[in-house]
Amino acid sequence: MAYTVPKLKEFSPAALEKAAEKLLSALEAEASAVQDEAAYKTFRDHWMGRKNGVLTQLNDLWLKAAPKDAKRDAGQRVNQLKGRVEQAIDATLQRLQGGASDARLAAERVDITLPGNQRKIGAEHPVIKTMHEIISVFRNLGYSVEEGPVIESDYYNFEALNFPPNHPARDTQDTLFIANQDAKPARERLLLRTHTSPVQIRTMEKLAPPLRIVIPGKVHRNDPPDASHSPMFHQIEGLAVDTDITFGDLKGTIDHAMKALFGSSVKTHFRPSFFPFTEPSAEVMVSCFICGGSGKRGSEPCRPCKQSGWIEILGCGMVDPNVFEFVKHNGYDPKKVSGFAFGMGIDRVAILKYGVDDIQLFFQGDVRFLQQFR
Ligand code: 2NL
Repeated sequence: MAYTVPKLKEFSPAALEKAAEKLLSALEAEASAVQDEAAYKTFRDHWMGRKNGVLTQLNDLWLKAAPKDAKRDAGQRVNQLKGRVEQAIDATLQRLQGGASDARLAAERVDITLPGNQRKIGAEHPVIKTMHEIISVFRNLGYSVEEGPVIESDYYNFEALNFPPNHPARDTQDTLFIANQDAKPARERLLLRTHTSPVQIRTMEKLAPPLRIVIPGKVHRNDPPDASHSPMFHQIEGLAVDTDITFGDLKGTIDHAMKALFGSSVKTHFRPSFFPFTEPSAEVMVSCFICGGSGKRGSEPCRPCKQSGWIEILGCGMVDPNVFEFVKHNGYDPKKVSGFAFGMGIDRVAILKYGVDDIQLFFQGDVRFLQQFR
């Protein structure tokens, strides 16, 4: 119940004192009941409102109504009460604002004794890690890195690489083609690149010799998945073109790279092979870095090299002049330049380096597998 100013029957100091006490206790009760801004405004207007507030009424009912001989006393009283009312209103406002900031501070308070949220840090995927290691070996020899599209045309993936028109790799048995392209001429048909070699052609179109590049990336083949095959895998290829590049340069470069990758004690062995885009071509065997070339681990047979003491790691050769013919217009005249090229499976290197027994594990995204490489 809001306080109302009574009319005074008498104006003796004792009567004024009693009336003032009642007013002050009402003031205190009303002030302490104020809990929000709306209530504060009502409270303030009730006591200080110009038209009909308590203070205005005190003027009319206690001061103006006082007989002459009580005017002085009544005036002092009313002034004193004005001061108390103003004080109470100020104090109430401060209490509200202080309370609001207390509440804010309480809400923002941080409990520094709570354990922190530990963000799990990922690890580089073993295939990507291996890729970076191989790249870094060739970067140190002055090679730069080039990349190109995973969706390629038949021209860049096969034709410019000297694949004959009816080579089995051009068949849907072996290669994943984009559907519904029968209306296009054969060389424009799109496919998922089966090796990174098309990027070598694209780079030779873009950059004149001399050239030293490596090309890492995803490649696809129409192979059913098993422990050693995946329809998607990773390859890295290298290409060096200059005047007077020889097979000796190829051997020295590959031997150095294998020692940098698998340890300085490995040996390399080149044996004749065939690729459509190199002539001559070779397969490179690296002495088994698991058993040291002995074929045995203690009394057990060495599995990675199948007891032979050698592991096949890459294919390479001297760039076939027929390949240079496709990029002759950019300075690759086979009468003036020669080059070597090589290619290896990154996933296979990772399998050997980390002793993984199933290529599928690389692509299943099982954190229990991946966590082992942190
Ligand atoms: C392998 C063999 C190889 C190449 C890739 C190449 C590229 C051009 C010209 C000549 Cl543009 N050669 N690349 C050469 C020999 C072998 O890869 O077994 N890869 C997994």
